[in-house]
Amino acid sequence: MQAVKDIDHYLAHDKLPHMWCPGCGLGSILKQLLLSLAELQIPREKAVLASGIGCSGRAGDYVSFHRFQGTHGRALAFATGIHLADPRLTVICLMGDGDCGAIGLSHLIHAARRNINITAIVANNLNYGMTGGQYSPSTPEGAITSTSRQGKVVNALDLCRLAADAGANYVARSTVYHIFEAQKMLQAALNTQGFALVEILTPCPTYFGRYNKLGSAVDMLEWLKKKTVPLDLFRKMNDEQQQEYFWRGVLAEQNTPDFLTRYRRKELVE
Ligand SMILES: Cc1ncc(C[n+]2csc(CCOP(=O)(O)OP(=O)(O)O)c2C)c(N)n1
Ligand code: SF4
Repeated sequence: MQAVKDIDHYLAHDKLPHMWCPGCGLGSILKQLLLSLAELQIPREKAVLASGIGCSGRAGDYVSFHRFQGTHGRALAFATGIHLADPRLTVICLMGDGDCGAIGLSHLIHAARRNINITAIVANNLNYGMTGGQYSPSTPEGAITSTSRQGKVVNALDLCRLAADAGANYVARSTVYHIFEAQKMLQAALNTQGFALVEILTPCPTYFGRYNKLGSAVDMLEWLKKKTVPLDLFRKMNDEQQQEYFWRGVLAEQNTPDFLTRYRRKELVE
């Protein structure tokens, strides 16, 4: 188990303190990612963090290794380019649920379909944090946001199911409350040869929490604990019960050859 001192060299100390609100879960996600890099002994010169625009996108500011912040929704497209330019790099792509599930959705489908060797992380705070708490595709039905004052009328898009159906080699979901589980998933994702997606539900007390009267940041962590159930239990629930919960666990784990492996085989044949 890695300690905080082991991630010191991955941090851009001159950029701290960070910009995230008190109680925001994004710092915990970044910490678990850095602990995972340390655990797997991935050196700084081999790691790249690509991110988009949003509170989550700012994570790149706080790392001392290679990072690329692209335009909103295009983080996976940039990450794909970085991976193809130098496949020796460990490419990590950190996105918000808006970034990945709305404007960038087609990139997710195609990255998973190609099984491109990238570790994608969706920090799902259930809304658009940076722009004032508008609903995103993964906001639950009925939730209050700045653009759904009477409750969101459309059901939530499950990005994990989408990525698994599209062909990703590894897909898992956890929460900032279950942070050690999340870290194990991040390590499994980093060890995956092919496309890996880890969705981490994370508190945004400033907008989602406030609009939905979920209390303090600590109350929001309790809420995440209560609102999530292991995948096997979720599968036994009826439709109505499933509407009330998020599943957590590993949805897909397989060893289909990744994009570059298949591409190189084809090159040898032709
Ligand atoms: C092309 C484009 N459209 C819209 C925006 C405005 N914008 C910036 S961040 C953002 C949403 C952020 O939400 P999310 O991706 O969920 O990240 P979070 O801030 O919640 O971490 C939007 C719509 C933009 N910067 N660029
Ligand atoms: S607005 Fe929400 S997601 Fe953004 S930093 Fe604040 S708490 Fe975090």
